[in-house]
Amino acid sequence: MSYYLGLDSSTQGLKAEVIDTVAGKVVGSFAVNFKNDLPEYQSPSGYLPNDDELVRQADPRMWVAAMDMLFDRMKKADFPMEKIAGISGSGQQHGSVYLSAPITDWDPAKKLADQLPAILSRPVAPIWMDKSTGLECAWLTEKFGNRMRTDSGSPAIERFTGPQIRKFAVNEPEAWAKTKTVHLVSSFLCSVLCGRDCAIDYGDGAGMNLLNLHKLVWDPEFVAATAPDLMSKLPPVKPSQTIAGKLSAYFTQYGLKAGIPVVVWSGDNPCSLIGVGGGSVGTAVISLGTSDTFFATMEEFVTDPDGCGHVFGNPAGGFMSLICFTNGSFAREHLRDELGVDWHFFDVTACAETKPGNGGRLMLPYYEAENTPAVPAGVVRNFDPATASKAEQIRCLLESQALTMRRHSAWQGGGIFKRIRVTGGASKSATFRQILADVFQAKIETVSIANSASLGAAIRAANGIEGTPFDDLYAQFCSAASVIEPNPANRGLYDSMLTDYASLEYSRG
Ligand code: XUL
Repeated sequence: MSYYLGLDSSTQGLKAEVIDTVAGKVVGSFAVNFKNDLPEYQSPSGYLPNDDELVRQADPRMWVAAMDMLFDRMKKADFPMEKIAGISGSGQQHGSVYLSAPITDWDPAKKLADQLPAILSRPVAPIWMDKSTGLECAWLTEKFGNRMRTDSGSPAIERFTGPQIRKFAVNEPEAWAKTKTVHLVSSFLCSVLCGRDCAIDYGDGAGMNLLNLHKLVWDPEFVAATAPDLMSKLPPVKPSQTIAGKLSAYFTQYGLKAGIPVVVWSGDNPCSLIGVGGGSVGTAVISLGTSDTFFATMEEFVTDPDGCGHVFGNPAGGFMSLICFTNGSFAREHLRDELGVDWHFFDVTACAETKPGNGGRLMLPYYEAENTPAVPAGVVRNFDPATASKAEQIRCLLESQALTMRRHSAWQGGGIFKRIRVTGGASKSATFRQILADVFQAKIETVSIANSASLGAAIRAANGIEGTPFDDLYAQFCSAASVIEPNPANRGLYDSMLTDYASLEYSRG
């Protein structure tokens, strides 16, 4: 028995990765896409249409319909379902599901999506893209000040679950009164698999503004202030290795064995940390997407005094950070279009034509409002772009993006990251990787993993059930595809540019 299934319920769809821990390889990858495969839920981007631009809500029936569809596809593809010895999963973080009754075993004669409405106290689930809880965040901040950040790991944030729960409880008190359980996407889908309500793990629980990360329990004051009777409606919170329950007999119709263990699900960022092999101290991960995210295993629990970074439980034990830089590929694409160059020029030629340090040119690349630091849109440069070549402007952006990541991750302890794993589209650029290596003075490694959250969930299942240490699983599934060493000659140069970068930020106010 060596197959472990990792599921990832993301904004766009549901993915599965199956690993074989004896052979040390991925033996199956499957996916359901909400836009193409479940058009009846009218959520091509993963959420329902809404007149209010700030509101982003999904139909939880879509998430369970995807589960039936995915298992059906696996079965129809003749995947040896009976070999799967355990399951875990990853969910988009912060989203919440509201139930009026306990989850009990499912009727195999009906689809999950047809059985779910009977136990929903709210037909929609707010997701992480929702920005409509400004009032609730202001209220929680007024009440708790810095304690919200220093004890829960993050200041009150619009997409976090606590403010979302408060908005629902205040605006729909009758439906709130009928609510018996509030689940995260992760704990909800874990419960669906087990046919009974399951716990929330420390990784995803930390994204709620409700968990006290010093004590690893729901914080009674945060909970009481968020909504009436909330404590009685929260599932228990447990370490990420916990076995949540056993697979419901409902899923035997797909060839799965009833009763196989299910490890508590976690959030997608905690699962990705594991899936790229970043769960040990000294390793950070930079995901270069539309937004760039920086996440890392933390040595100890500290929080970002600027309130931009978050702290979540690390599924491998201890804590992890997550920092989101809104102007990632968004800024790179913007500048590329502005200069009228192609990606080859951007990724290769520009850096070959210029030198590290680039004459001290720096920019704050805020083509859109930035999260880290939290400022409105507005690009600022310490030079006149008319005096710089296209190549110099490009190197300036890439060096500035690397410097802002170093500057705004330093609250975890400067210089602690000796190895950084990079993923996402822009990680293909060897020149950007060299800049990151030199700015951080760390090894930059790429990994050949596409679905890091579902792979991370499968690895978590193997660790939780077999007890195989994470390091052994990383060696099997997450080895580096390429390594770039830092150039020590550039250390001093970038240390001094970091100071200049900070001054430019201060000058902007
Ligand atoms: C993290 C966050 C997103 C979602 C995406 O705080 O909001 O990364 O987890 O699924």
